[in-house]
Amino acid sequence: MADYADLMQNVEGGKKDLVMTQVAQFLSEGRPPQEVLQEGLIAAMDAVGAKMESEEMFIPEVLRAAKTMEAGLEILQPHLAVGDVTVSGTVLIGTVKGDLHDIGKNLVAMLLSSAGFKVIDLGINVEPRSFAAKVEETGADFIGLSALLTTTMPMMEQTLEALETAGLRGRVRVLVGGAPVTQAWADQIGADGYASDAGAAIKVAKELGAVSS
Ligand code: B1M
Repeated sequence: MADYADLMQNVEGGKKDLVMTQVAQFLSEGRPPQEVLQEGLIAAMDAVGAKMESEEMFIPEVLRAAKTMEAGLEILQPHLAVGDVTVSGTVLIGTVKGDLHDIGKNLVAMLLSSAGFKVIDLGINVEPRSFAAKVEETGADFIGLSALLTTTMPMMEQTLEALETAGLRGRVRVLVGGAPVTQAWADQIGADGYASDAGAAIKVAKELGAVSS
């Protein structure tokens, strides 16, 4: 059984170079990339979250840990590729207005892209009407909304309303996710799909299919 305690500690401590080396080393030892992701990098961010809550870690340290995790993700990315390379549809993805968390959203974007979707990443703090305007502009098949704060979850509903107002709701499938988001929330706001993690996001997007297909 792999021991990821050291990797987790280095993510928490913001030791970027060490984390990149360790991730590469785990991969060269033949450890499964998904295991390195879940038990190393994501577990480290969960530990950081707990320390943030108990005020053992503060924003600058959390940010440093987040950047370190992203450096580890870069090494993992080519190994996380899933499935075919056929374009399965265009996905507009973004973190909703008021929310600056993007690691999970980036991971979802990365895996969707490696699963054959064309991904247009709108970044963080995305206004509901910007999602709608981009659907109009790009003809996207899916919208992926990420929220990490309970206070920004209502922006998902507002984004759906903006699509409705623009007469675009019937043209796109809307997929929601992020730590506080649940299937019940997705049902309540009328989203088409919910995914608890990046792997599930691909499965759900493929199941939903493009509206036009
Ligand atoms: Co923030 N933060 N943060 N933070 N932060 C959380 C989310 C929190 C749970 C920490 C805590 O208190 N325990 C808490 C939220 C509480 C709540 O509302 N429920 C919190 C808070 C309170 C805040 C601030 C308000 C703190 C403050 O200022 N007082 C503030 C808000 C800023 C803002 O957004 N307006 C804030 C700021 C920050 C930083 C900027 C310092 C930094 C973000 C840096 C960045 O993202 N570039 C940060 C971080 C790093 C975290 C924690 C520690 C880690 C998040 C993370 O990256 N996880 C987080 C604690 C935690 O989550 N354990 C916390 C790893 C990532 C891979 O997982 O994002 O969950 P996650 O993504 C998963 C799934 O959720 C899912 O798939 C991903 C991978 O499998 N998923 C989707 C995500 N999006 C999806 C979309 C989909 C499908 C699945 O479809 C489209």
